[in-house]
This record gives sequence, structure tokens and C-alpha cells, in this order.
Amino acid sequence: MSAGAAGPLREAPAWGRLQAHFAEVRKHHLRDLFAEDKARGERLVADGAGLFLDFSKNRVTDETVMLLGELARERGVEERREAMFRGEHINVSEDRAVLHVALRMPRERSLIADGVDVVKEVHETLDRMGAFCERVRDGEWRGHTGKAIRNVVNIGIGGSDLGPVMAYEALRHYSRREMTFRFVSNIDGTDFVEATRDLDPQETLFIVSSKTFTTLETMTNARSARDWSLAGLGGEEEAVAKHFVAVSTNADAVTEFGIDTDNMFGFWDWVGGRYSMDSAIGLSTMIAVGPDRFGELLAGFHAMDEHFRTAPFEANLPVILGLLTVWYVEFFGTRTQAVLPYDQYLKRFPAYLQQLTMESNGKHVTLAGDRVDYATGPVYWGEPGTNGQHSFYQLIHQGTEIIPADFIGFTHPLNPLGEHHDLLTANVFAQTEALAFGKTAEQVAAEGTPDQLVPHRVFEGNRPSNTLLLEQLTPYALGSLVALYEHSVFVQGTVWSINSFDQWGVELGKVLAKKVASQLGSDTEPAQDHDSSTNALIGRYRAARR
Ligand code: G6Q
Repeated sequence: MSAGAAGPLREAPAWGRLQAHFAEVRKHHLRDLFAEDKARGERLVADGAGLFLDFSKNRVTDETVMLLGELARERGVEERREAMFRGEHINVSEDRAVLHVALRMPRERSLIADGVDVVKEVHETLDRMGAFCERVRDGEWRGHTGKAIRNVVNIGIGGSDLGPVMAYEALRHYSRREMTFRFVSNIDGTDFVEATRDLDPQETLFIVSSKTFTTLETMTNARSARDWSLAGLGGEEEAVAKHFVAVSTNADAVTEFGIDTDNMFGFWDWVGGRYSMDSAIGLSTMIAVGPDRFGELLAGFHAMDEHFRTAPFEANLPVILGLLTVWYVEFFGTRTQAVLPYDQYLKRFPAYLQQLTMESNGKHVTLAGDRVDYATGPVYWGEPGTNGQHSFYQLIHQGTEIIPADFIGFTHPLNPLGEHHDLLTANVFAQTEALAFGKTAEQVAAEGTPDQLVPHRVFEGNRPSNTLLLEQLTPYALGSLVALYEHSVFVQGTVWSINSFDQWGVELGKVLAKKVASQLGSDTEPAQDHDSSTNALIGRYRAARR
């Protein structure tokens, strides 16, 4: 079977078997599944690349796991995975290879894609990045007035922002504490103004991160940054050279902006924005934690890539995670997936995952261009625990929807402090236990609860969760965790036969605002060439601004 050539999903033999199987499984409560099978909690687990997954608290049996594996095989997950690793153009709508896995291949590897050894190019860029980062970190790279760089501001949006900011926050423990890192993404001027208000332009380096170097938000912020720098550096144009570097695939646009290509770090069209935090887009991360730690991050990514490529489906973490999502979306009709990291450093991880998952699998046509007749990517969302427990967990426990949840915990804290870590981890285990097993009316009544309150205090349970347990939030662990979700997205997208690597919905937003912007700012009355609502809103705004 050629990659992506799977037939209609509902006609897959395993799909029919899963449907019949679902009719049976849905009747079972997790309480019974655990009571009938004492080894369940030790059997329905998998580990790899430093990550342990307990998926026993899901609404599945061994047969479910086997059938989902069959479905994955029938849908061509193995073939498509190999095609991705070989550098074939599996991103069919953009006719591109999808090779983020090459970004973390070790130096001694080689991968020829479209006639070029991409691993060699990756390492050439990593070496240049490393040399530059060391100069900045050592204070050797001086600003225009001779001062060392103390502040780094990454300007980018979407894939050129969410990865860097998430990684910086996640790895803050390892970061150069005397330096300040800021991230400007929004075209709302507040973002830039607040990010720079207490910074000295003489000590500030801007990294303009944009694959295309044409994105409205980023280019607008970059121009404001240049004005801000020039104003603070005496207005000499050559000052820009010492305070701006670019990360992009568009050398012409970088030059036109006034950044010397010597100060540009490139990447390639086969790196999607949301898959780029381990490319040169991670320059701010590398300045923060240093090239060696960045190398550990890449090693974690690579370890998960290898696990994904080689582990049998039944023991393959991204395959299991991706297939469980398919199982809930298609058969239980769930529409959202919570991700709940019990680590404060991972506070931006859910936001990062939102882009990775929803921009990848928020699609309604198949690779062949037909409208799907099944649901695709769910909404991913979340907040760090335990904070979320004091707000939205109510709905996960007692709402009318089933919300599968991934709990992420670590055995070793980065900041040991009294009992904090045991208490934090106790909450992970207690929450998943409560979600799975709930509390019956009899149990509630036996606690002496007045009759009229019993229904309010019953927890039905039977709510699914995964527990991901890692040793410590190291750069390696972060890489492995991100790659886990990248490949889980791949598995889902392949089963659904959609292209997880294009983003036409996001492209639309990039052009829509341009016309309206010219109408908001024009001196003459603009043509009323929108619908009545949009025309009236433009008129109201113009009147208010007059
Ligand atoms: C990512 C998306 C999108 C993109 C931004 C920024 O997969 O395509 O989020 O990263 O729109 O694009 P540039 O890097 O080209 O500025």
C-alpha cells in the first residue's frame, strides 16, 4: 500500500470489529475491569525514551488494544511512518517532505532527501548556532555601544513563538539566570511595549523568528523593535547588525529587512512551523540553556523518534496514545482531550500542544480531497496541576461529557522543598483514581451524607485517563515528551487519512486582515464591499477613531 492510500475509514475491516467490540466495552465500568483483572494496572503500560505510560485507566481491554493496532496497520501507519522517515513528500497539499525527525538525528547519520544530505545541513546550522550562542552567553558578542547582551527578545508567532516560549519556561531551571528572555508575538502593541519597557536597548538582542519572513505580526513587531533599538542607540543604522539576528528560510527578505545573512540561521521547507522548536527556531532556547543542554533536548526527541520507528505497536507510546485518542473521538464521541502537567515549568505546554495537535489534525478533508464522514482532531486544552483541580476539574469529574485526560508527572522535583513534591504527585495519582473509580451512592451515604445531598456527591467514575510518569524535567525528558505528542498526532492523522502537515485555515488568516487594515486606515471613505455587519463595524471603528 502506498503512503496515504488507505481506503474509506469506515470500510476498514478493523473498524467494523471495533464497532462491535465497542458495543460490549462501553457497558463495562473501570471498577469492574480492574476487579476482574488484578494485573491490569501492571500490564496496560508501556515505556520508552525515558517515559512511562500507564494507560490501564482507559475504557479498553486487551482486545481493544489489539484491534486498534490492527486498525493502525490497515490504515498504513507503518508504511507512512517509513515514508516520513525516508523524506518522501507526505505533505501532499504542499508537495513537501516532513522531516522534523531529521532535526535531531545524530551527526553520524545521513538522510538524503530530494538529493541533499539533510542531516549534514542540520548539523552545520547547529554548529553555527552553538558558536553564536556561546559568544552571546560569554559576553563576547557585544552590542553597538560595547555592552554585553543581557536581554534576548524572540519575535515570532505561532510555530515561531509557541515552541520557544514553552521550551524556555520548561527549561528555565537550566537557563542563564543573569539574562532576561522575553517573547513577543501579538500584533497588539501592548505585547511589544510591555516586553521591552524595562530593557536597555544597548544590552538587548532581538531574534526575528519567521520561516517566511513575511508574517504581518512578526514583521510589524520587528520594525517596531528596530525603531526602538535605533532610538536607544543614537539612530545609527549599523547598530542593527549587533542587535538583530534572524531565523528564517527566506534569505532575501532577511537581507531586505537589514539583517546580514551572516547573522541569519536557516532552516528548511520540510520543517513545519509547529514542528520547528528543535530547529534554528530554538535559538532563544539554546542561548538560554546552552548548546550542550540543547543537544540533550535533541537527544530526547531522537530517542522517542527511534522508539516510534522501532517499537511494536502494542508497546509503542505514540501509537498507543494516538490510537486511544482515535478510540475516544470515534466511538465515545469525545470532542476534547485534556493535558494536565503536574509541573509548574510546563505551564505553557498545553498552549504549545494546542497548536501542535489542532493545527495538525483540525482538518475535514482526506488526503485525496474527500470530505470525511467521521470526526477528526479533538480540542486539546489544559493547565498545570494542581491549579486546574480548583477550577475546571469539576466538569471532568461530574460533567455530562467524557473528557479523556493525560496526567503528566515526575518522580524527582527540580526544586525539592519540604513535602511539596509528594503532595503534588499524590494529587496526580488521587485524581486519576477518583476519575476511574468514582464514589457510589452507597459509599457517599455510608459517610453519613444527608439523603438529599447524596446525588450531588456521587462520582460516577469510569472517566478515562493516562498517566505519564517521567523521572525529572530535563531537556532530554522535554524532547521525548514533545516527540511523543508529535508522533501521536501523526498516528491519528494517518488513521483519519488527513494531512497533518498543512494549515490552510491559518494561511487564510494571514491574508484576510490585510484588506480590512487598508480600509480602517484609509483617508477616503472605503468601498462598502463586505457584508452589512463587517461594513458597519468598519464604519463604527473609523468614526470612533476620527
Ligand atoms: C505553523 C503554522 C504557523 C506559523 C506562523 C508563523 O505550523 O504554519 O503557526 O508558524 O504563522 O509563520 P512564520 O514563521 O512564517 O512567520
